[in-house]
Amino acid sequence: MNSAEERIQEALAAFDFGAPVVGALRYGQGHINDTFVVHTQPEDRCCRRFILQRMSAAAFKHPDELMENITGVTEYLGREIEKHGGDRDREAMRVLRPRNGEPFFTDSLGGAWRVYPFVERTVCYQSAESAELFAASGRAFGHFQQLLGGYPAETLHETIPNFHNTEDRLVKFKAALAADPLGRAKDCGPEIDFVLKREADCSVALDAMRAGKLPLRVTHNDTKLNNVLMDEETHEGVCIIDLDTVMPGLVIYDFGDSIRFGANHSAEDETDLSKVNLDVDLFAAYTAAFLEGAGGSLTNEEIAYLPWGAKLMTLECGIRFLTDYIDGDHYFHISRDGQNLDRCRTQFKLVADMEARWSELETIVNQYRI
Ligand code: ADP
Ligand code: GN1
Ligand code: MG
Repeated sequence: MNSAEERIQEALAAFDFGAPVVGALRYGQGHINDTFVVHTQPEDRCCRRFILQRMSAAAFKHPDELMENITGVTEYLGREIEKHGGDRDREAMRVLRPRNGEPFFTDSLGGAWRVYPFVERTVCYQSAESAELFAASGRAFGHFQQLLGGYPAETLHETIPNFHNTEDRLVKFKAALAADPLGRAKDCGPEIDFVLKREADCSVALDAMRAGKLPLRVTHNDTKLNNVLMDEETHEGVCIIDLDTVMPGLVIYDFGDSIRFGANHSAEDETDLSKVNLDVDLFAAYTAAFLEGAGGSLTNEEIAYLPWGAKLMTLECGIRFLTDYIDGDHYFHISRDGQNLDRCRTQFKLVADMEARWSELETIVNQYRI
């Protein structure tokens, strides 16, 4: 894929921002899309900002379906938020259509671009600086899940097929390993063994779903702390962003992915693994807040499987980083060699911590069963 910078002028010209554009800069720390903040200068007021994104062609094969999901979900959320007396423009994203009226713009090389108004007076955190902050993100994700409870799930496209199908992730990992296009498998023997020893784990959530123990709901599926914008003064969650993967899924995926990313004090690509440790107090704070946000809508069975959500999302993400490393880093953006292998190692360290402290995690979630 060409660099987004090559086509950004074309993309900027395709949208009517309501005022002259004064600049566009790379923005944020997402691993998937090319994200820019656009500054505009209206005559009568201070700068107005927008988020301009080129959607990842590696991740999303059908941007039209993706944007149909996002338009549907943001409009539905907007109506729900208004119904409950909330501030629609701050609490739900809005899609700004290009001049041609389509939901996104396709550049001359096929890149797909979209624009959202920037949600101001918010902060996007990359790590949980306190238990209160992490809990606030949990309340926001739990509430998001509840707000979408009535969304017609059958109308959603599967933007990435088998996204959290851990069995399928394992199959793809084995295929990458067999192909080993760059001869990198020899650098990651312990990580490969780590996965192969946990093959049976990859089926636990899917088996529970197939047995009717865990229901499909509309879920976010990418509940990292940096996918919720927090109010800069109150530090409560304001707006859930990154809706690319809103699809039918299991609630334990949303819980688990937040724990994976947030219930520790290190960066996802930390190279000193002694700094990478599961923080069980953060796990407890998030559990209480997520369940509060979800408004009592989880079944006992779903609550019982929450520790599995945490372990599986962490194991699966590690498998995905390792697969991409072996494949040649085509999916997750990297800024240095070996970064995806480092990311894989932090995930596996966290999985090992979860296994070592399993009974503590079970005790915490059991407090919430009726
Ligand atoms: P990716 O899929 O690459 O993670 P995101 O949609 O999460 O892309 O956007 C990347 C970053 O851009 C976010 O982590 C956040 O910092 C910022 N961002 C995205 N949308 C908005 C918005 N509407 N208002 C303010 N910041 C945003
Ligand atoms: C990606 O888009 P972003 O950076 O919020 C990825 C997630 C991974 C995460 C790991 C669409 O999230 O699934 O868990 O990186 N998103 C997609 O940090 O693949
Ligand atoms: Mg993101």
